[in-house]
Amino acid sequence: TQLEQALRNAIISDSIDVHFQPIVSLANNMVLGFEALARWNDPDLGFVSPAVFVPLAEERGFIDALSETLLRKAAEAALSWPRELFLSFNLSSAQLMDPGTSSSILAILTRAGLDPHRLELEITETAVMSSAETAHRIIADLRAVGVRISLDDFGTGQSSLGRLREFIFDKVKIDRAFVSRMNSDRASEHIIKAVLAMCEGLDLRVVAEGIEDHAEAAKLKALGCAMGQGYYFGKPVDGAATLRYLQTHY
Ligand code: G
Ligand code: G
Ligand code: NA
Ligand code: MN
Repeated sequence: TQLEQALRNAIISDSIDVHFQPIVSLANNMVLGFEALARWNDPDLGFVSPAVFVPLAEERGFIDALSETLLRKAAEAALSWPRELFLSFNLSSAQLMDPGTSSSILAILTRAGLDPHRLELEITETAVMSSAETAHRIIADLRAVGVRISLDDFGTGQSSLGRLREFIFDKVKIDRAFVSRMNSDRASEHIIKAVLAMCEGLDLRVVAEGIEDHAEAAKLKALGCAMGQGYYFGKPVDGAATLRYLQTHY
C-alpha cells in the first residue's frame, strides 16, 4: 500500500523523528525524565500517528528497524540533556515476542554510550501476555543490567492484577482515562487511591498520565502519587525544544 511504502522510505531515509514529554515529581514539579514518542510528518501524507504506523511496522516486519532508529535518536538526545534524567521508551508487542530484542537494545545503548540505568521501557500488559515466556526472558535480561520496566496504560484493556504478582515491573503508569475522570467521577478517584495503595505495598513506583490542569495535579499530589505526566507539565516536543524546556524547568 501507499502508506506502507511511505513508511519504508521514511525509515530508510531516517526521517521519523522522536519527541519528548516530561515526567515530573508531583511533590515539587522537578523534571525526572522524558518519555520518547515517535513522530512522522510525511511530505505527501502529512502527520501520521504512531498509533497507525507502529502497528503497521509490526505487521510488515519492520518494527525492529523502526525501533532501532528511534531508540538510537532518543539515546543520543538523552546524552545531550544537562542532567542525568531517565529516558522512557515504548516497546511494542512484536518486540516482546522476539528473543533478539534485549541484545539489540543493549547494543544501541552501548553504541550511544547511554547507561542502562537511565533507560525505562514502557510495555503494556497485552504485550507481555502475547508471548509470555519470551517476554519474561527479555524483561529479566534487561533488568539484570539496570534497565527498568514500566507497565503502561494501567487499568485499561485486559488488565489483570495477577501480572503484578510476577514482580517484573518497576513502575506503573496509571492510564489517563482515570486521571481525566478523577475530578468528576468518584469511582475513578477511588480506583486511583486503590492503585496507589496497592503499588506502595508492592514497592512499585507510580506515574499518573494525562494530567491536563492544576486541579488534577493537586489532587494526585494530595493522594500521594509521586510522579505525573501530561499537557499540564508539557506536551511532547522535539529535541531542541526539550533542551529549551530544561533551561526554564528545574
Ligand atoms: O504520542 P501519541 O498519542 O501519538 O502515541 C500514540 C501511541 O503510539 C501510544 O500508544 C504510544 O505509546 C505509541 N508510541 C509512540 N511512540 C512510540 C514508539 O517509539 N514505539 C512504540 N512501540 N510505540 C510508540
Ligand atoms: O500509550 P501511551 O501512554 O504511551 O500514549 C501516550 C500518548 O498520550 C501520547 O500520544 C501522548 O501524546 C498522549 N498524551 C500525553 N499527555 C497527554 C495529555 O495530557 N492529554 C492527552 N489527551 N493526551 C496526552
Ligand atoms: Na507509553
Ligand atoms: Mn501510557
